[in-house]
Formats: sequence, C-alpha cells, structure tokens
Amino acid sequence: MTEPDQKLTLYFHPRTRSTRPRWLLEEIGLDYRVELVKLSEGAHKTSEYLAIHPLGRVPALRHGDDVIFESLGICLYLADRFPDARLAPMITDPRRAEYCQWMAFSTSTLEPVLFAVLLDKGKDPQRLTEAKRDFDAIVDLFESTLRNRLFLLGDEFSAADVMNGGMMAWAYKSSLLTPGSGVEQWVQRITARPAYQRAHAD
Ligand SMILES: N[C@@H](CCC(=O)N[C@@H](CS)C(=O)NCC(=O)O)C(=O)O
Repeated sequence: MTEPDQKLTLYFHPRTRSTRPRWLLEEIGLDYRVELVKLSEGAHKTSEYLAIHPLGRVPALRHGDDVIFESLGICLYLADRFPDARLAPMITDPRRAEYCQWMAFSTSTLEPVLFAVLLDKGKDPQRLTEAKRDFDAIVDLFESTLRNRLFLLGDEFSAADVMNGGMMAWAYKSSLLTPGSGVEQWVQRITARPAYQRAHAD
C-alpha cells in the first residue's frame, strides 16, 4: 500500500517507543523511510531535529507536509488514516469504545507501571511494591480479556495489540509473565507476526 505523493518518514531509534509506530507501519504494509536518530550522538537535540520534535524525542512521523509526534498519537493517526489495513474499528463499529479504552490504557496505565517495575528498581522500595501490585492487576485484566479472544478486541488483530503488546513483550522478555498463561500466549502470537519481526530486526 503506497501513497506516492504523501511520503512517510519515521524518526526512529531501535529499542525505544519508536518501535510501536514502526510495527504498525509494517502491519499496514506502507512504503516508508526510516530516519535513524542517533540518540547516543545527541542527534535528537540538534536544531534540525527539534524542528520536528520540539522536545527532542523519538518517535516522530512525517507524512507529506504533516509532522506528528507521540507514539500513541502516531499509531492512532496511522490506524485511522489507512483504514484498509483494518487495524482500528471504524467510529461507528461497536468495538470502537473498547479500542479507545485499550489505546489510552497502553500509555496512561500500563506504561508507567511497567517502567516503574523494570526501570525504577531499587530507587524507591515502596513505589516498587506498589508498581508490582499494579502490574499484577493489569496482567489479571489482560488475562480475563483474552480468555476467549485471540487479540484484545476479539478475533482481529488491531493497533491496540501493537500499543499494549509491545510493552507486554518487554515484560515477557523480563520473565514477568506466567509460562502458559493466556497473556503469555497472546504475546507469543503477536510477536511471531512478520511485521513485528521486521520492526524489531535492528
Ligand atoms: N510519550 C512519548 C515519549 C517519547 C520518549 O521519551 N522517547 C524516548 C525514547 S523511548 C526518547 O526519545 N528519549 C530521549 C530523550 O528524552 O532525550 C512517546 O510515547 O512518544
């Protein structure tokens, strides 16, 4: 799927939140260019890049004359902008409410808890205890949601699996998931997708 007059450039660095839109771009099957932003060399703080992302972070996306940043914003935009890929239920689809819920959940609820569990270890023992408790509640929620479903919205994969699943794949690699659980099987199912593999190849 290409739009020759609307070139897409993803400002990217491996193993960051920029893998979320990259995975989605791969799922949609778009022809896009990856611009590697070398964080270790400070490329994200140059005036050239600050004109793209004023806070100097990845990801950002250029689509024609439009520039957008925030991984969730980019994924929401792409999933709606390329409806043929069927990665977001249409506005009138009954699944739309749940889709909105899980998209917001990914960065508002899951991300801060997972970062606290995996990255803030040892900094504040009480915060870590609370974060682990919150993470267990999130896993239970995913487990019950996925009980009779292949993906978060049902039988069809969506951008909600990208946003939440990318982070849960990190939890899986960090041995936070119970082997054989529904959540673990979901993570294995979605990370086996060729689009996920391509987006995480670097
Ligand atoms: N909420 C933003 C967070 C973006 C962000 O913090 N990206 C990190 C990489 S995961 C970054 O660019 N860090 C470099 C820096 O802040 O200097 C999003 O989801 O896009």
